[in-house]
Amino acid sequence: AIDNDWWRGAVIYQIYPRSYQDSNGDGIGDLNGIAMRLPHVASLGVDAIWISPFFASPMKDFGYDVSDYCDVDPMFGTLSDFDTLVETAHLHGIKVMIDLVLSHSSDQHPWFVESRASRDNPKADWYVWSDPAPDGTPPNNWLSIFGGSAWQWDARREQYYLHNFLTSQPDLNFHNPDVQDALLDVVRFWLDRGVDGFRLDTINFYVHDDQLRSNPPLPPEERDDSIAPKVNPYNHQLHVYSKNRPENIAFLERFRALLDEYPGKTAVGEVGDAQRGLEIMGEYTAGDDRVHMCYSFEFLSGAQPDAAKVAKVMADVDEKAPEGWACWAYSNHDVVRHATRWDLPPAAQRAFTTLMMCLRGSVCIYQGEELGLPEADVAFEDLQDPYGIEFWPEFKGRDGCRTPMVWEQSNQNGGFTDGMPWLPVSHDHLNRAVAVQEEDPGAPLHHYRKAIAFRHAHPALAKGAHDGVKATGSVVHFQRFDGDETVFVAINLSGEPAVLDMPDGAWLQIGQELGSAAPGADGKLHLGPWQPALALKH
Ligand code: ISL
Ligand code: CA
Repeated sequence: AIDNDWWRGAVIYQIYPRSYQDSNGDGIGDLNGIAMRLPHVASLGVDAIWISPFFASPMKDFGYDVSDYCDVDPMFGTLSDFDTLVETAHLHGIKVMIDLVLSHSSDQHPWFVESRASRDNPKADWYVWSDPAPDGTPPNNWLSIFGGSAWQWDARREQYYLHNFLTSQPDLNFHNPDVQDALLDVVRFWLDRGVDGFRLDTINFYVHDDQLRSNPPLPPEERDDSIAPKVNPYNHQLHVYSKNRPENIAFLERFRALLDEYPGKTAVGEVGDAQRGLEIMGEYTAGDDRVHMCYSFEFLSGAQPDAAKVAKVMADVDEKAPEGWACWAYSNHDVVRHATRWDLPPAAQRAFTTLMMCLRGSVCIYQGEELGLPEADVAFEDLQDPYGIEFWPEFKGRDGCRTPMVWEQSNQNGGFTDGMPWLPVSHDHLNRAVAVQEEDPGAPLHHYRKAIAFRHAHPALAKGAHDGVKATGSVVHFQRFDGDETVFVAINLSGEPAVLDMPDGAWLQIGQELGSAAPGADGKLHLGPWQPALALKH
């Protein structure tokens, strides 16, 4: 029987295909490389993989600029390699989620090539075109995430087109029903090929305000300058017109109706919005006719979360997305790896991993996270990411989290490739390679396996409700419930010891393999630095 609910509480392993495993010596990871490494993925015990884009692309944004949604880029392999990968993953009990970038295409996509050719061709209205303001400047104040105006002048049409990211990523016009139909055909194409779900890139950017009203400024007291590069004024606007439009919901409902024709499929929508992310999650995951989950940025930016921050995020989700289901991540292909971003000693890394596997919501872990990899140092001359090249040195871009996965220490390319890797393998990573950690029972790899297995052993943790989420000093604690099972979770998110009362009732200590503390003779929990306490009600 198909488990339609498998996504609820799932552990999803994100693979950045360029950097996972190269199978043919060209220095770039590929689909056959992923297939070779599935035993490693399976050994983690994850439920699914999410593969970052592998579609035909000029690679200006390394695949997030798609020129053919229904084909594999030759760099990554072929459609038949993809089919083999899905089949092999399924044999390992791993679901496959793919990353659809529907908000914008590449400027090399035939749709855009046609659209820009004239103002009256059949695809003239497939992208967002506008006449200039009377003084020739862009039609409004919308900004690109990657810097500057979101509008690019096109000399042939003598009009501007909208791009929320690179100029080579023109924004598709979701107000045009033909565009929606064409994108839903893409979704159907991959469902028919047997994928289990989708990570939907930038879903809150799909629809723009059709009156092209300028965004208002964000009130200064709401600004958080730690979030984006200071050189980017993007986060000083309130994005109520360029993105986050209520019209997005109608498209999500069409998408979901299609998805529901195929049992057991899921979708996690990426909602990048520093100011209103959780409210938008609430809208997009309400009911059961939009997306199943929203991918949250709460732990992807900003300072190391303390107990109070974790408790607040959980309370905010309950309040702002009461019907919703979050998908948490600490690291991904866009942000500084959390081991470095939060400057975590090994015990702290373990505490955050344990916490993640106890949170209500699904979780994504990013390749190399299971090895505790720090951010790699990438020299300016090796930089590949256009975002980093634009803002260096204030913002060094995203290459430091995209360097190749390390499999073996003995090989200078970490076993990633026999050729010249597209980004240098970090030498600091080699002594953390998979083969090294396999031999070391104290290594992060084993902690990830144990924490994932612990989550899977307790349905309350994976699928249950939560209650009483609180911070007491440095300890975040809560209970999780599913059917007859109640699990108590307390985690000391600090390098200092802490004391906490056990909740009322009879509890059985569990999670010893994760270092879980038992109550002392005084009935209280005496937690060491970064120590959890995990208990089952009986
Ligand atoms: O909007 C944001 C913050 O307010 C950003 O975090 C935004 O959500 C994020 O940059 C979107 O990233 C995704 O789409 C990009 C691509 O470059 C990234 O790799 C991808 O993860 C454009 O497709
Ligand atoms: Ca290759």
